[in-house]
Amino acid sequence: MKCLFSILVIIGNSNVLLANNDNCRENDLNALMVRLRVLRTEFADLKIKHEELINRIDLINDTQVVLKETNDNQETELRKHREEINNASSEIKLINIKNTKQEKELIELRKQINKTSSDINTENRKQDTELTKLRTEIDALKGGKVVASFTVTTPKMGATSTSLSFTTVITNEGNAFDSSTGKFTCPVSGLYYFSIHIVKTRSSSVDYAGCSIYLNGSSKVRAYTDPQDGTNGAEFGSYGVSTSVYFNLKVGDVVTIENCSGTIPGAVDSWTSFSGYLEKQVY
Ligand SMILES: [Ca+2]
Repeated sequence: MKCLFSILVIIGNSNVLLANNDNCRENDLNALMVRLRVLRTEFADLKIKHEELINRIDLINDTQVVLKETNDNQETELRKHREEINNASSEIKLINIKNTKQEKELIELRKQINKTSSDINTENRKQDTELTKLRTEIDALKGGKVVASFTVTTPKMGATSTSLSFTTVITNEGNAFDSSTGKFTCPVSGLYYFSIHIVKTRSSSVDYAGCSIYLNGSSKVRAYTDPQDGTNGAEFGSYGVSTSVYFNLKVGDVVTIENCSGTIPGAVDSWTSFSGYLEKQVY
């Protein structure tokens, strides 16, 4: 460039100009050659860098391909997992629905069980009451709890002037018979059996003997004997006579031996006896 400027400035001297031109051309050529070599070197460097870039681009492309495959695989796995999660969610929903239904059924079953248990308890209590009543009745029939049976003998006049009392008590289960007054007082309602056996005293002064079984002051049956084995109307021999009766009694009814004939107790022997018992209780 300096040579070209010189040419323009020193335009009047042709020899100098030619010489200058030759020198300039050579210098320029050398400079150009130098410049060319630099450019070649730079070009070679650029080419190397270009190849390196190409290689890097190829590597990046390869990496991208690998990454894309990996990404695709991961997306496939992800879709698979999402499907599995969706399926699991659907199953969980179905299980929840089923559980809710089963819980309702369970509650209903528990209600039924509780009701059944309550019914059973009520029925059990009812049956227990019935059983207790039946046991009471059975005990009564067996004579286990309610007992009213007695046999007394050796008569004497009682506290009252009319009822016969006894001094010997053989049995008096339940203590319904009062030996001091000669009164049997009904303890429970039911069917009762009574009997009396009269034995006339062996004496010529005793003409006859007899007594009646009374219910609440009213004569019901009578045992009586009036033998005729003597000439004077009074019999020496000893004679026995009996009678019996069933009474349906209520609680508090009174049974006595009354209206005895002859001189009491002289007319009846000590073997005279009176018995009674509860045959069947009535509820
Ligand atoms: Ca007589």
